[in-house]
Amino acid sequence: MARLDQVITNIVDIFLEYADDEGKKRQLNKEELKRVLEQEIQSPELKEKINAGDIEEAMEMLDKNHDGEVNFREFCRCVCDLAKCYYHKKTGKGCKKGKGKEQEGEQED
Ligand SMILES: [Ca+2]
Ligand SMILES: [Ca+2]
Repeated sequence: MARLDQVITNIVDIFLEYADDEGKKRQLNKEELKRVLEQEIQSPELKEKINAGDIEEAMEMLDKNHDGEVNFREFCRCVCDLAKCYYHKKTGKGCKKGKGKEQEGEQED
């Protein structure tokens, strides 16, 4: 498989694997969200962006329609935000944390 093929199928497969685990199918509840963040994100800079240790905050950040669960659309947004975060790190612009309330315009090295 080409790299983007892998990325796309991975996003879908990972979401379904965790979302269908318990509770509602195709929705991540807090426990499922915690698991997916803990197990599928290892890079420290991405971990610091979405903190599985404070699952209330992570859920609040991701649950855009406020139904208490993370659906596929919300999950995609999360992955996309993390990609942007990594992009900004890589291009030297720093990473806006959480809702961007702090370290706006922070420059690294
Ligand atoms: Ca579920
Ligand atoms: Ca939701």
